[in-house]
Order: sequence, then C-alpha cells, then structure tokens
Amino acid sequence: MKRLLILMVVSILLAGIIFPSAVCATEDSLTEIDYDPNAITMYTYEESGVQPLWTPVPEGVTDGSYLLDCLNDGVYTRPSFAQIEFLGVHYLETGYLNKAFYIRIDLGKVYDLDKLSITWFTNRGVNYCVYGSEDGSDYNFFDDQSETEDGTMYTESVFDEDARARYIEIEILGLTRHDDGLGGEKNFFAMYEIDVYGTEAGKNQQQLLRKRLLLHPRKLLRLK
Ligand SMILES: [Ca+2]
Repeated sequence: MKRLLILMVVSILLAGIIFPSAVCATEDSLTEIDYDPNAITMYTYEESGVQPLWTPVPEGVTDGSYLLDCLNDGVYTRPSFAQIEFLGVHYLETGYLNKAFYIRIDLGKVYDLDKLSITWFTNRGVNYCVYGSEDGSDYNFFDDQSETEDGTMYTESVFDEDARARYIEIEILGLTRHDDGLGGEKNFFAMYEIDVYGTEAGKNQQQLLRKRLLLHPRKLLRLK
C-alpha cells in the first residue's frame, strides 16, 4: 500500500515536471466571486476630515454609468464605471491623504481568496492597502499597493495561501496625481471593475491539495 502511494506521488510529480503547463493551468483557473456590488460601502473616521462620496449620476446621464452595479459586471470599458470624489487634506508632494478612507466589500460568505484586481478608469494612480476579515471586526493585512505609479490602469493583489475573508477593505491612502486643478484638496478617481477571486471556504480542499502538490512537492514527500 505504501509503495503504491509512493508510486502515485512520484507519478504526479513527474507529470508536473514533464507537463509544466499544468502549473499555469492552476493560475488560469481562478474562480471569480460573484459578489453584490450594491453591498459595497464606504466609510471614514469622523475626525479624519476626509469626505468621500460616490459621485451621483450627473443630470442627463442615462447610459448606466456612475452606478455601483458597474463595479462587478465584467465590463471594462465606458460607460461601466463608478466614481469616488473626496475632499480632504493631503500632502502636496506625494498626494497621500492625511487620513485614509475605506471601501468595504461584503462578499456574502467567507472565501479562501486568491486575488483582487482593480481596473481604473482614468490614468491617475491610487495608493491603497488591502485588508480582509472573516467577521467584519478583526482585519488582517493582505497587500500593499501604496507604491502605485501615476498612469496605472490596472492593479493586482495576489494573496497568500491562508488569505480567508468575507469582508475586504480597500484603504485609500491617496492619489499619485494630486494636482488636477480642482483647488488642491478636492479630488476624484473612478474604477471600471473590482474583481475578487477565490473559492468558498472549506469547499476547495482538493484544489488546495493539488496546488500544494504542484507548488511544494518536497513537502509532500515528507508525509507518511
Ligand atoms: Ca464595469
């Protein structure tokens, strides 16, 4: 029985070496989470002095833009975007806000997360960090995108294997382009899409095992 097991393990490992494309297939097969974009909320701390809001649909605009639905509809072009505008003290040299504000996404269930990506509407970069929480009160740090450069159209956070959350918070630290002629303090940015990838917690054990087999074959050899 033990020999059979070893033979199976060796066969799997050899398959990984002979057909390395299998590793790529794992990357490509990420599952997108179909969360409700209308469950996205935004908040800041009262004492921060930052006033963020979702830009309301401008008068006369009837093409469906500026709605939260746009953030998870799989459309990465006009008019499918939503915009945030904010007023707050920021450092002129860096564009960083004195105090951050937060976008919170409720995925509806707890997920083992693989990746979060944002497709930006304009060519102004947004500096942010990503946190995750299973219960909505205790958050873990997931990723740092605070070095985003001006002109960035797409950012991506690939999470560690143990990243598990129902709630994701995107901490908006500021914009890379601070001077847009709007008076120094007022600013805005827009997003076409916020994509989150992962699988429902506890339902992906086989997938995780396969991932570990491919990524950490030596660990498997130590198993009895
Ligand atoms: Ca969209």
